[in-house]
Amino acid sequence: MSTTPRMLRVGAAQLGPIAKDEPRADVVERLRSLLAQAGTHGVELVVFPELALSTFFPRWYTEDISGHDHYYETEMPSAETQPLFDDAKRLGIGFALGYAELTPEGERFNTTVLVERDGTIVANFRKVHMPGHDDDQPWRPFQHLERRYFQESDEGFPVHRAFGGIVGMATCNDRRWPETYREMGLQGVELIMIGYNTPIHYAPDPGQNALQGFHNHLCMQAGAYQNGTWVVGVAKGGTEEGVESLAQSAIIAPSGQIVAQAVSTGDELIVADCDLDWCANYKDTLFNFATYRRPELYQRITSQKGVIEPD
Ligand code: ING
Repeated sequence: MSTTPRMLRVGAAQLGPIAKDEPRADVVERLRSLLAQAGTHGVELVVFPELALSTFFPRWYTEDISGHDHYYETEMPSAETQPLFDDAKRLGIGFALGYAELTPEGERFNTTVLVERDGTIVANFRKVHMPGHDDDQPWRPFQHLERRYFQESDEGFPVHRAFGGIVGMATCNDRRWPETYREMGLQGVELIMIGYNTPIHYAPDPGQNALQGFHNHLCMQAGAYQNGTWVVGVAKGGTEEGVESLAQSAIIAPSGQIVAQAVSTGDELIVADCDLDWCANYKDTLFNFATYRRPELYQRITSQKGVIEPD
């Protein structure tokens, strides 16, 4: 039984708006500044948002999707992002960075790279749940064309031994689905990193607009509690190219409590000491899956006949 708690000092590096023509190098300078600030606080892991290198370009329709190719990265690190990797290695800080990935085969993913404190790449995660639409919908004040510009990953939610524990990643809409957390919970995850770009206005049901902040924290707090894991949710927020986007980045404990939360809608670092051993307080008791979870029953319910069919 280890006596020294496995404390990991984590920083959520929230970003304010990124303009559509903001040079990649200028954005990287903002990331480097947040990373340097994290270094002054002894942070060991910095989590950046989804698509942290560019404006949220899926808000615009292009007939030829290669019209957005300049928003994608064809290598990571690239010449523009190498300075961030160099800073991180020099400071001994690991980080998660969301970006648009264009593979040599022409595949397009909404990707997050995870880099350890020694500069080695731990993993690349590709977003699984792709929201929005893939056709031109000019009736909307702005569009949400992720399904046009990104493929859904079929790689699932792997976890990784890094940063002294078991860590995993998800991206934006992934955080709204309970399966995201449970898939990693069943693998013993202790800290989940989630970047997001969430417009306040939800065109299919504007009644949800006022609840965006509530829903954001609701799903991450529930995911943390029900799987005994830390969750780090990091926004690109503020009004970006005229679209008001949710900020409210948060670091959430295995209890479901928010232990740190951003107070601005701009570039802001929030920091928390995450005791990874706290996870056992839930994994070994209330949510001891081996003792209390009933997968053989759940599958029977969803597979048996006679379940009430929806209208
Ligand atoms: N963005 C949004 C998200 O899931 C969205 C899409 C917005 C869904 C508002 C529901 C309501 O947070 C991304 N990038 O997935």
